[in-house]
Amino acid sequence: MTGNEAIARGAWEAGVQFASAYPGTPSTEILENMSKYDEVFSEWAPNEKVALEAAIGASFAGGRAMASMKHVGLNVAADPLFTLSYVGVTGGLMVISADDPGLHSSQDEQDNRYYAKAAKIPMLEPSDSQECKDFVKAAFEISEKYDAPVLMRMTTRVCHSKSIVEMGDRVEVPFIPYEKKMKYDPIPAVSKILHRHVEERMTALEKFSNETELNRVEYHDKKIGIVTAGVSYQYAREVFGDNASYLKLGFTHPLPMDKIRAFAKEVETLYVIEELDPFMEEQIKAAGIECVGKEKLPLMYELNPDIVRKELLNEESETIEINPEEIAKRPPTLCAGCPHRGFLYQLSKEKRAIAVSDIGCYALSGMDPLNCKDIAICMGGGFSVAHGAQLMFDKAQTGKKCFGMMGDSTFFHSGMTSLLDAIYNNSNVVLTVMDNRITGMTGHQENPGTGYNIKGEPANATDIEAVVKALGCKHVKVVNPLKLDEVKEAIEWGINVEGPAVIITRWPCVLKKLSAEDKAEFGNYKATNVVDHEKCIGCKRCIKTGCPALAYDKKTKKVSIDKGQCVACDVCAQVCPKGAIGREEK
Ligand SMILES: Cc1ncc(C[n+]2csc(CCOP(=O)(O)OP(=O)(O)O)c2C)c(N)n1
Ligand code: SF4
Ligand code: SF4
Repeated sequence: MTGNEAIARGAWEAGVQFASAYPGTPSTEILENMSKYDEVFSEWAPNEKVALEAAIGASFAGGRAMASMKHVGLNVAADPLFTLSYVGVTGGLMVISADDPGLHSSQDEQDNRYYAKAAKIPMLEPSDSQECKDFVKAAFEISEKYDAPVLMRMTTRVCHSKSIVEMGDRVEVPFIPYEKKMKYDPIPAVSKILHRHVEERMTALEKFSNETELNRVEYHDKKIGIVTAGVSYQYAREVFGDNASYLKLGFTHPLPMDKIRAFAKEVETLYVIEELDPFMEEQIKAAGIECVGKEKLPLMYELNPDIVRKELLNEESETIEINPEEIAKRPPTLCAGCPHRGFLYQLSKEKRAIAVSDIGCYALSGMDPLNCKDIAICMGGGFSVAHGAQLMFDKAQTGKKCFGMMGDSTFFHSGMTSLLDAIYNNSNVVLTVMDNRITGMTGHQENPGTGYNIKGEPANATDIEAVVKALGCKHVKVVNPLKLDEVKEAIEWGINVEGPAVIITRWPCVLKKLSAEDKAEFGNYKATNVVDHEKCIGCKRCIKTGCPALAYDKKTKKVSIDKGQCVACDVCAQVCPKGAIGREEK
């Protein structure tokens, strides 16, 4: 099982009743796997804050509950998390943060272990899939015993690596009957008392941390002792084998300082091996225990056995030489036939435009050949950042026009309030909702606009155009992004509108498994295009659309289309000055 599958399995076995999430790599498959278990209410939420809040409700009503998210998602959910730490739980509650050291698919590599410290809640860090499953069960017990939400901190390697897992049966945990309690209403006078409980809980949790087998000592050679957790334990084990002793931590907040001190006394040199920040090292040093960590190991990116070996043993692993010139550069790109391409292509031609992107597939447009996106910061920021920038551009009389760009999923996530900011403050921006009828970048999760839930059952579908109008936007246009003339006209229209204008591009993601409603509205992709080499003059204008199905042959000076990828979206055909691109005749 992958770590994510094991988390879902462990939660099912632990009698979880409710699981909510917003997708985000590397956490997405946790809920996708959870949804296969009929006993559990599994739901996609519009965003991580909502997911956690729904889980809090389920916990207060007496069921075991969980919310999972990627690391940046916990920033969104941080508000309820901190107060939840004071209020505590009824049914056990687990919050899963899947961090992404190495930024495989994220905009930053923040170290979310600090959330456990800042919110004063217990934290677990599994090292493999078996631990993922076992730690989930432990998490619910700890949560209920100590009246606290538990943070399960995962990383990409733990989420996605596979290892053997021993399965168990589901244990139905009876609902804890709801009783009205003072703690559920954390007004200041109540929270003052609750804060005292939090501090007392921390003392009790530290005692637990020192006693639990989740933090275990493995004595071998005692010249080197290693304190480690999560996937770093695997790397340390691979490099040092039995030539070192280990204090393998599974429960990493609060740290078992007595156990660490006792372990440190037994070994000659103490290393702390952890990815990203010196979370454990700083605390160990602050407790007066000598250790070596970030003096040698990097503060950035993922660790791996080679790095650990090189930095701590000064041994290089054998490598083969590769000539970088021989490796084709393959930056992430929009798929062939991506519905975002038409809009991005046209916007890239508009010299007055500053493209303020959100986080989604359209954010892949920053590099050549599209070279459209100028700015991006976080989910939901596409519209509000555009608004702030527009104010400055207008005041400085630059003549620039900000175009916010965000997808349907992002619009529901936090884009609606971002749009409201622009409407309320009568911004001069053009805001584009790039509605491809699915949450594309994370692998096609349903969202509140698609009309289906995580189990593929029909759900209420929210109409983006109606929402935009209901929020008070007076200028709204819906266009087919594959029709370049329509898009060009809409861009020009947006530039000339006084006040906020919204363009909605509506066409399904080319990889989407179309629903019956999609087929009725958009038809189905059935054709491919070809280039007539008699007509092609090798001007490469079509190549500027960035479609990976197009290839230019330097020898023949002609463009060809890869039939395996092309879906005949016709974007390239519309930019060809010679009409050389058309349907393949069958
Ligand atoms: C706060 C936060 N949560 C989740 C993610 C992960 N994420 C990146 S892109 C994306 C989906 C974007 O979907 P949509 O806006 O519909 O655009 P599409 O990819 O379909 O074009 C998600 C969920 C993130 N980057 N930040
Ligand atoms: S997954 Fe869909 S939205 Fe994303 S680049 Fe591919 S076609 Fe475009
Ligand atoms: S028609 Fe052109 S742009 Fe569209 S998928 Fe085919 S090659 Fe790509």
